[in-house]
Amino acid sequence: MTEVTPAVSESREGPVAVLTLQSGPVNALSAALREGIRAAVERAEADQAVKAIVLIGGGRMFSAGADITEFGKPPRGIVLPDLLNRIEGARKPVIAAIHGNALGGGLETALACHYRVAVPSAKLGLPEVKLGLLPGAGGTQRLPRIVGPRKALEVIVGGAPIGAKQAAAMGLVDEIAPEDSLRAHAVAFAERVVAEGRPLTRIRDREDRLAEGRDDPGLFDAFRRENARRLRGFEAPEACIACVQAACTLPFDQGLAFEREQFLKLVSGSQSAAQRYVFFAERQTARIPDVPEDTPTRPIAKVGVIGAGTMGGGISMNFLNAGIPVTIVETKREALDRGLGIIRSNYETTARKGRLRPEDVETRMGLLTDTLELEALKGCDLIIEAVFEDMGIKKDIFSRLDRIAKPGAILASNTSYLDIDEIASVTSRPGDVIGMHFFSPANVMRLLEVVRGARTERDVIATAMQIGRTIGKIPVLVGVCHGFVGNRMLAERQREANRLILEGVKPWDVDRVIYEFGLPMGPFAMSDLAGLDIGWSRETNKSESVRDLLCERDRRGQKTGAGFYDYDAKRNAMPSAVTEEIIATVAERQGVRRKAASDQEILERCLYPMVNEGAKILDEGKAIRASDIDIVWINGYGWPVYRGGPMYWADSIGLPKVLERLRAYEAEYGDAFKPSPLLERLAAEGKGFKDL
Ligand code: T1G
Repeated sequence: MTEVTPAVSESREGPVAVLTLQSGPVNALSAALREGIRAAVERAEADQAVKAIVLIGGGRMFSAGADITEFGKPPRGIVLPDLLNRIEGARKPVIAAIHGNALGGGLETALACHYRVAVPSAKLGLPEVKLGLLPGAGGTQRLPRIVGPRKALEVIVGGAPIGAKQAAAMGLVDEIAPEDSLRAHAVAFAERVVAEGRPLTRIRDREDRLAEGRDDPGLFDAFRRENARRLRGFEAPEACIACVQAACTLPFDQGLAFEREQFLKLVSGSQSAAQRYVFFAERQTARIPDVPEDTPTRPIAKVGVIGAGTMGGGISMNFLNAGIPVTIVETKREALDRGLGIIRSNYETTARKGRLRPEDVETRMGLLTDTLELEALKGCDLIIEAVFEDMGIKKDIFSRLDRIAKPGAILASNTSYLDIDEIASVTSRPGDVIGMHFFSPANVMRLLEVVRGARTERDVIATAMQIGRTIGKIPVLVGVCHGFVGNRMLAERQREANRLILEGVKPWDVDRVIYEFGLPMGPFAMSDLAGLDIGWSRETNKSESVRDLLCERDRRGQKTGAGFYDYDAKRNAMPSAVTEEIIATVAERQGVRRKAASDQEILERCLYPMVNEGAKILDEGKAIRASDIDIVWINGYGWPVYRGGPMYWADSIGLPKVLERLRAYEAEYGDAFKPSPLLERLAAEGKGFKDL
C-alpha cells in the first residue's frame, strides 16, 4: 500500500504545536488538506501540554488557496469557511507563519488565525476575482475589518498580491520574521503571546475600520464609477463590491452568509468556468510534446535588438526590466536617438506614476548600449531583429548576422507574418533561427508568439520559451504560416468587417457589436489606432479599397486626426460622413449588393471565420492545442477572459450550431466560410475543441 503523506505534519517546539501544510506544489487547500488541518488543530487544542499553535507552509509557500480543480465538483470534507471559523474559534492562539505566497483561501486561512508573521519576501493577496470568483472563506468580511473597506476593495477587486512589508503596514501582518528563520521566529512569537497572556484577537470582532464604509456609503458607487471601464462585462467584481459593502452594513455572520451565497452563484456561473479554464490553459502553453520541460537551454546573458522603432524599443525594455543588458542597433543616428528617447520617456512616465523609482530608470538605461554597427552584436547570446516587415531586408540582415554572431547565438525575428524558414535559409545555422513575435506595445502586451521553423533546434525553442517567461511574457509556440496564429485569425475578421461595411453596415456599428461582445475595441477603431497606412504607399497605391481611398486623403488613423473615424483633439472618435461617402463609392465600383445585417449576423460573420481558421490552424499543426489559440487571443488581442477564448467560446455555443451558420454564410458568400474538415468532424461527433 502506498504511504499516504499526511496533508499536515505535526511537531512540537516546547508548548507550541507546529502544523506544517504539505499538499502538492502550492499547498492548495484540497479536501485532504482541509481535513488534515481540522484534525491537527483539534488534537492540538485537546492536548493540555500545547499552549499555542503555529500554522506554516511546507515547500515554497504558505498556500495558494482553495484547490481550483475541486470547483464544479461536489464538495468533500469540511468546507473552508467552516474550517476557518473553527480556527478562529480556537481557545489557544493560532499563529500563521507566512512565506512564499498566501493567496486566496491561503490568506483567508491566515486571517482566521489570531496572529500573522511573515518573511519580507512573502506575497499576500486575494486573486479570486481573476478566476471569476470572490474570496469565499470570509475574506470579504475580515479584510475590511483590518484595512478598511476602501483598501479592501482595491485588494479584492484588483486581485494583485501585496508584499509582506506593505501588508504589515496595513495591519495584515503582525510581525516581519527574518527571511531564513520563519519557523523559529513564529514559535518564539507564539511563546511570547502565551507568556504575555495576549488576547485571542478575532478579526470578526473588530468593527472600527468599518466606520469608513458606514460614514461614507457613497464610496462603493464611487469605486464602481472609477473602475467601470476596467470591470466592464465581468460579474465577479460587482459581487466583490457588494460583499465588502455588506461587511459594513451586516453583522459578521450575516455578512459571511451573504458572501457564501454570492460565491456559490459565481462558482457555478459561466464566467468563472471560463476564467478557471484560462488559468490552467495559460500553464499548458509551456508543455511542448517534442520539447521536454527539462530540455537544456542556452544561457542568455546579453541581448541584441536590431531596430529602435516602436517594436525594437518595446522589446528592449522587456529585457532591461529583467536586468538583462541590451545592445540596440539602428542604421541612422537620429533613429537611434529617437528610439532611446522613447525608451527613457516611457520609464520616466512610469516613475512619475510611482511604479518605478528614479534610480531604477537609470539602472535600466545603464544596461542599454546603442550602436550603428551590426558587428557590435557579435557577443550577444540572443539577437532579435525588429525592422521593417520586408523579406528582402530581413534576409539581408540575417545573412550578415550569420557572419557576425557568435556560435550558439540565437537569431530571432520579430516578424508578424513572414516565413521563418525562408529567413533561416540565408544562414548557415537554420537551427539557431526562430521567430519571437511580440505584440505592440511590446513592453506591455503579455503575449509572445514563438515561431518554430522546420529546422529550429529543440534547445532553441526551449530557450525562447524560457526567456519569454523570464521577461514576463506568456510564450505560445506556433508554426510557420502567414500570420502564424493570432494575425492569421485576425485577417478573417478584418476581411468580413470590410465586406460588411461595403454592404452598408456602418463601421461604428461593427465596432459597437465587437466592443459589446467584450473586446477592447472593434476592427475599425483598431485599424485607426494602429494606422491605416501600414504597408501602404502612394507609389504602390491602387485606389481600390476603402483603406486606399482613406490613405489617399491622408486619413491614416488617429495619428492624422482622421481615419475611419474623425477624432477631436483628445482623440475621441466620431462617425464620419467622409468615410461613409468613400465606402459608398467603393461599394458602387465593386457592385456590392447592399443589405442590412443584424448585430447577431455581424458577430457571427466576424467571429465564426476566426474560429474556423483556428480549426484549420490546429489541423495543420500550427498550434499545439485549442487552448493555446485561446491564450493567444486573450493576451494578444484582449479577447474577454470571461468568455475563455475563441475556441472555448465556440465549444460553449456548440460546434454543430457554429457549423450550421458557417454553411449558411458559405451558401451566400462562398469559400470564405467553407467549414474546416476538423470542425465538421468534431461537430458530427458531437465533440468540441476541448476533446482534441
Ligand atoms: N489550485 C490548484 N492548483 C493550483 C493552484 C490552486 N489554487 N495554484 C496553482 N496550482 C497548480 C498549477 O496549475 C500548476 O500545476 C502548479 O500548481 C504550480 O503552479 C475559497 C475560492 C501560487 C502564484 O488564484 O497564482 O482560494 O501545471 O505553475 O508560477 O476564497 O500558482 O504544475 O500541473 O502557477 O510558482 C485562489 C492561483 C484560488 C492562486 C504560484 N488562488 N495560483 O505560481 O506556479 S480560489 C489563486 C497562482 C480561492 C477561496 C477562493 C500561482 C502561484 P501544474 P504555477 P508558480
